[in-house]
Amino acid sequence: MKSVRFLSLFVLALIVCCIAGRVGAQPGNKPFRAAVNIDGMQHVNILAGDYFFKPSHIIVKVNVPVKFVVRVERGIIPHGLLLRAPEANISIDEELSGESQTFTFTPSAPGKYAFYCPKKLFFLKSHREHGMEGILEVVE
Ligand SMILES: [Cu+2]
Repeated sequence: MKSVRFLSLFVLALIVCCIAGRVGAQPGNKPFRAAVNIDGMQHVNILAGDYFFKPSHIIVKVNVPVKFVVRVERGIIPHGLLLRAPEANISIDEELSGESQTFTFTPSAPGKYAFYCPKKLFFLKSHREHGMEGILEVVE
């Protein structure tokens, strides 16, 4: 009898953990692999907000042009996008506005490159420290 009770508690705990795990997982954090569009570019739509980029893990092919279309959620906190990887011929450092902004580049070297919001208010934590960052993974 005791073992049955223990087993049912164990199963209940397992179910609770599964549900909690699923709720906690953000769909935007799944790696996004860009497909090559009919125009020959790898299109990536990015949503930025307080304090995130979605998707935050982007996978693109090397030596194929990339088109980032970045949109910012409505809000009062200003954001930016910084992606500096001279070794891969990528350089973005722009303020983000409410309208969609397009950035195009052709990554020339495989690797993992961080992108983030460089904003920081006085002594407060930077937006990057709040989690507003991501990885651009360039693959062969
Ligand atoms: Cu920001």
